[in-house]
Amino acid sequence: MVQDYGLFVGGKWRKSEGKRFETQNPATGEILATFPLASKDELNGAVRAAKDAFEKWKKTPAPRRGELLLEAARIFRQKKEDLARTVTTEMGKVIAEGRGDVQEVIDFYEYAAGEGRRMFGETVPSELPSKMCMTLRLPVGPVGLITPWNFPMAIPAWKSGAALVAGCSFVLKPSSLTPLCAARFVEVLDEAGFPPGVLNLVTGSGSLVGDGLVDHPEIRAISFTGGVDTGKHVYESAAKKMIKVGLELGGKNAIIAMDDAKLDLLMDGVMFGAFGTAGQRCTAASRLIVHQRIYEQVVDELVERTEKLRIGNPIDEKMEMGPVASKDQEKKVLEYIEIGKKEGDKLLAGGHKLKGGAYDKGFFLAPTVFAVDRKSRLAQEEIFGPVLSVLKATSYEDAVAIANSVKYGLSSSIYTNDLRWSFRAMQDLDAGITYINAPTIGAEVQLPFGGTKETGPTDTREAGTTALEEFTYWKTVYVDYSGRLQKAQIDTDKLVGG
Ligand code: TXE
Repeated sequence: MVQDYGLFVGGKWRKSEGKRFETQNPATGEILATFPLASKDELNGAVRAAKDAFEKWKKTPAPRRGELLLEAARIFRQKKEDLARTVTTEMGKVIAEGRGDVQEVIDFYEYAAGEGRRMFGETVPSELPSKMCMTLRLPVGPVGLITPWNFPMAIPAWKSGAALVAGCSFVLKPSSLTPLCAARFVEVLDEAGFPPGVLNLVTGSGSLVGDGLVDHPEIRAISFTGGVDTGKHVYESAAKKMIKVGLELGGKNAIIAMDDAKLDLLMDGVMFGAFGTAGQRCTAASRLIVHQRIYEQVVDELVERTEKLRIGNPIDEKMEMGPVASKDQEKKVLEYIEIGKKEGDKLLAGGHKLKGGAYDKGFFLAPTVFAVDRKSRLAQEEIFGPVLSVLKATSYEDAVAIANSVKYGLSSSIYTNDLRWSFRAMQDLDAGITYINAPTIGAEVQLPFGGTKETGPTDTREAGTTALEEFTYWKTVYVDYSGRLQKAQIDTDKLVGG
């Protein structure tokens, strides 16, 4: 039965009388659920609920907030298989990756729970006697979380876990391709016992709900993951309000294969990096830069492996790649394939929609490999689909120059057994993440995640010890217990305490 969801506001599911939209399985076309296209008033109601709840939530001791995160992690673990099937059914990633999505939720909630007992400030010596100085981390206020469809549970978890433990309440606006994952995510948080209004879910259009959230005067920070054009727009609007904004806007990530790379290891990494989640990861390896000495060998092996990939309904354990997430995604990827052909890039494998039988019901594309010129659009632009562009490099320096020649800077990778190249690459690759002898994907939650250049501003990083930055500000406190007026920078002769 197709369930009609409401909006989750102030601790309750609320009916919405306005228009609705459907969410569907991209492998079968089956309609999974319907959701409200929320109105401005409904959004305002959610922000009000978040604002009211914030006043108490910020006073809840941080370790107690952490305990609720831990309880949520326990329930996520209990429901892992069921939730993973929702991820796969609604988004289209293969079931092993669906489980990975939910595992990332568990990992991050467990990790963030611990922040409740850390959240360290500093004590700093004063230049004056009988005076003490320290810093505290305080929550910024109610925040807006705007999330994409490619990690429909993990990305809401990264953002909400950090916000909640920091003491912020939030309104989550998920992608309209994966509202069911967001609803099921919120159901678990509700079951864990977070107070009403601390978490709110509002579905609807980016232009109304997304923009409305960013512009709302009570929203004090925005954490956004999505496309670069939308991200720039969000950044501009947030700047007008002078609020914090975390942006993660994708990449054009490269794997560099040096001539001393271990070939089997390289090929396993390339296949997973390029075609995992059908290439729809912000960290996906969409470029492979190969040293000229091993170029022919790598290309032959790559084509052979690509043509053998098993593609089909991602709920089937045997499948290695599922459909792309939507009709729009399919159209965009097919357009890029045409651009490649027109620009004279050499198609080596795939390059078309898969047809016949069950393929006709979903958005299935053949995994595609092009040999491209370094200036071509396939070498420069984010495609966000199962298309890998292969480039030839003459040396380490040339490979790094190609890798750095794009406008994005999220993830990067080098396969080599030479320590010199490994250590140089850690610093030479202009990206927020560098992998040595592993593909560009596979972030772990206890490390910072984010990029350079148009991937997003470098002042915030999700996850890791930096996760709290997006949702807290530093308060500086001076305690003067001298009993008299003391003047910093002026009373320069006060050397003795008392
Ligand atoms: O992204 P959007 P889409 C890239 C990828 C993909 C492309 C488009 O190249 O093909 O973006 O995907 C909300 N104000 N990435 O259309 O539109 C929207 O409702 C505020 C890379 O899904 O950026 C959704 O919740 N919010 C990326 C979220 O923004 C607005 C992952 C992302 O949607 C808004 C996904 C507005 N004006 C796509 N308009 C990554 N970094 O991994 C839309 N939204």
